[in-house]
Amino acid sequence: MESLSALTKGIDIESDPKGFFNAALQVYEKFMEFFKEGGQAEAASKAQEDLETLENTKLNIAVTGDVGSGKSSFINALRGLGAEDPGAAQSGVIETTTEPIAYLHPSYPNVTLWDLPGIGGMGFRPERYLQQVNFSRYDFFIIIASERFRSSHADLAREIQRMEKKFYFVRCKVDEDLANTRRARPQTYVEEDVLQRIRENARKCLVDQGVPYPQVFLLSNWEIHRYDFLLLEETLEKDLPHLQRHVFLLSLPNLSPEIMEKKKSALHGHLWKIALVSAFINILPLPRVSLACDVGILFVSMIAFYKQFGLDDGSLAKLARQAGKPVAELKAVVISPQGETLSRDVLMKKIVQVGCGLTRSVEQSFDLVPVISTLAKAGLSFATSYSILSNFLEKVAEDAQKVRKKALE
Ligand SMILES: Nc1nc2c(ncn2[C@@H]2O[C@H](COP(=O)(O)OP(=O)(O)OP(=O)(O)O)[C@@H](O)[C@H]2O)c(=O)[nH]1
Ligand SMILES: [Mg+2]
Repeated sequence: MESLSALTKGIDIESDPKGFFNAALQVYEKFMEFFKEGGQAEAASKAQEDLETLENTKLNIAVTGDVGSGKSSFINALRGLGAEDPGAAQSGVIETTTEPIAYLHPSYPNVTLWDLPGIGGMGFRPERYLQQVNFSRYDFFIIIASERFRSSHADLAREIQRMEKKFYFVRCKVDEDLANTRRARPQTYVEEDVLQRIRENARKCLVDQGVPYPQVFLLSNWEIHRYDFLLLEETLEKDLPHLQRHVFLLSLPNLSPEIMEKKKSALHGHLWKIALVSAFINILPLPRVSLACDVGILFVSMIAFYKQFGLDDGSLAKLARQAGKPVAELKAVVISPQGETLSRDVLMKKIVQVGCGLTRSVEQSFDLVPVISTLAKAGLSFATSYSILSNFLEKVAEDAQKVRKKALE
């Protein structure tokens, strides 16, 4: 069923209605083929279970490291917040974090970033520190340094490993290193060479202090999308179990076109489950084929796409503030239905339009007048929901790319 996304990707009902209905028809055919031996009710209930599990999947990320290294700023960057935004983790030049503080993700309360107290100092004991911060509740640790890697980083890493948890080294504030080097050696300055030297030096320090094969990522919290962020994201994606990977990816702000593309693909992979649940929830009591989708489920999913791509009013207002632009300027590039134009009534009309169109296509293609079997009704509902969701997701993802571009202008 995952392969369905290849059929509908990029086909728009407004600009290419013929292509859209052809794709929807193929979705219908795949559905009928897939369930010709039955089993659709079981598949729908399994899909519902999967969606619920996903909704309840939690991710707890511990951010630790030196005092003042940029832990709180990193947490804010991952939550898409600036230091002055409401709900941002406190950051600044004086020591601010003295006990673990949980920061729930603004759109994904299941993703919690934990701001841990700074490490190091005289008599730092990693074992006691990890007990104090309650290490078992975290899925992985990010150890942040902003200058040199020291023995306390290595001690902590080894202790985390002993506790059978994962850690990643992040070297923050590379913007400062680059600016300093440029100022000191303007004639010979080459950005990539400087970055490579910092990376190698950090790895060597850690290896010398007994951490084999350390992975080091260079970042700046002021430009979180640059330097090694994508590499860090890919590494986490590879290491995390499937569901947590999905949740982590969707929780990321729209940091780069690549991340947005990944979000879209991840969501596409789940559309068939939503469409299946939607098609089956009301299939029997509703008399009209084209109305047999559950509007509520589709509506809730569409609103969620909006949030996941940062197009809801709150996210747009925040982005406008950070970009120093009026929110209307960002909203002007959004073409997918938003606010009042995305209502249940509008969605219902869309379902009727697509459902009726599809029913006609099926009747013409298969000479079934009228389509009567329960399986065929479910297939029509499924193809209708799937095509609407897929079309909407494409538009939302496209809009999010445009909004990001506009904000960066
Ligand atoms: N240039 C630059 N400055 C940064 C970066 N990240 C954080 N800072 C600054 O570094 C200082 C400390 O940042 P915080 O995020 O408060 O660091 P912290 O590790 O949470 O500090 P404590 O909670 O006190 O241990 C602040 O003045 C930040 O503005 C960065 O990537 N680049
Ligand atoms: Mg802090």
